[in-house]
Amino acid sequence: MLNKNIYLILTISLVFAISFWIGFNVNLLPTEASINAPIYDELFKILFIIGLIIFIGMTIAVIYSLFRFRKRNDQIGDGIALEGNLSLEIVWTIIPSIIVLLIGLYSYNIYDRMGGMKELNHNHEMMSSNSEKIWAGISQTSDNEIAINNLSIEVSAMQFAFLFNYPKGNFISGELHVPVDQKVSMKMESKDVIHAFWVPEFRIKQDIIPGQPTILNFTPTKVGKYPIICAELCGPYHGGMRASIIVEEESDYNEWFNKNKKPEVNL
Ligand SMILES: [Cu+2]
Repeated sequence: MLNKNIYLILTISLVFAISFWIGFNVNLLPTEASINAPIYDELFKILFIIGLIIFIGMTIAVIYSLFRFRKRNDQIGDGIALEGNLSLEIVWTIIPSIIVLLIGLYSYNIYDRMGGMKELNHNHEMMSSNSEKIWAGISQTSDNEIAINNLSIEVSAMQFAFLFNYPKGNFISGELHVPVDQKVSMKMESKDVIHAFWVPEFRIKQDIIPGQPTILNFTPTKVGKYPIICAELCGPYHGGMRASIIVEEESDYNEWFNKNKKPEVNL
C-alpha cells in the first residue's frame, strides 16, 4: 500500500513538473507586439498549464487503467457493481469549483490591467463635440495623453472592409499606420452588421456594432506589419475581411502622415 502511494505521488509530481516545463517553454502564441500582450499571455500560460495537467493526467490514468484493469483470461461475467462514492463526488466538485473561481478572479484582474474596467465616457477628445454614448471598449488612455498626438483614429467597418479615418490629417486610409510606443485611441463604428477588430499580435479584440460606437485603445511596442482580422462572422466574405496595421518608427509614421494629409477645407 505504501509502495502504491509513493508511485501515485511520484506520478502526480511528474505530471505537474512536465506541465509546468511545457507551459513555460512552449510558446503557441504569435509575437507580443503591444503592452497588452505580456499581460494577456500571463493568463494564457496559467490556463495552458492547467489544461496540460488535466490532459496529461487523464491520459496517464486511461492508459494505466487499460492495462491494470483489463479483462483477464479467467474472468467471466460482469464486473462488480459500483454505485456512488460521496467523498469522491465532493472532491471532484470542490477542486474544479476552486479552479474556476480562481481563474475567474484572475481573468478579471487581467482585464482590469488591460484597461477593460476603465470609465469609457470620459471627455474623449473625438467625442467632446457631442455627448455620444460609448457602449463598450478597452480604454487605457486618459484625455491628455490623446490630445498631444495625432492618434485619434476613427474606424469604420463594413461588409467587407475596414476603413481608417485620421481626422487630424483629414484623410481616410485602408491601412492602419501607427507609430511605435505611443498610445492609439480608436473610435469604431459599423455601417452594417456586427464586426470585430482583432489583432492577434496585440492580444486585443473589440466588437464593432452598428449604432453603438465602441472604443479601443492600445500601445504597440514592436515595429512591423500585423494582420487586422474581422473576428465576427459578418457575411459570405467574412473570411476575406482583413486589413493590415503597420507599426513604424515615429519619423516614418510622420512622413506617411504628412504625405497623406489633406489641407483643411473651410466652408
Ligand atoms: Cu466583418
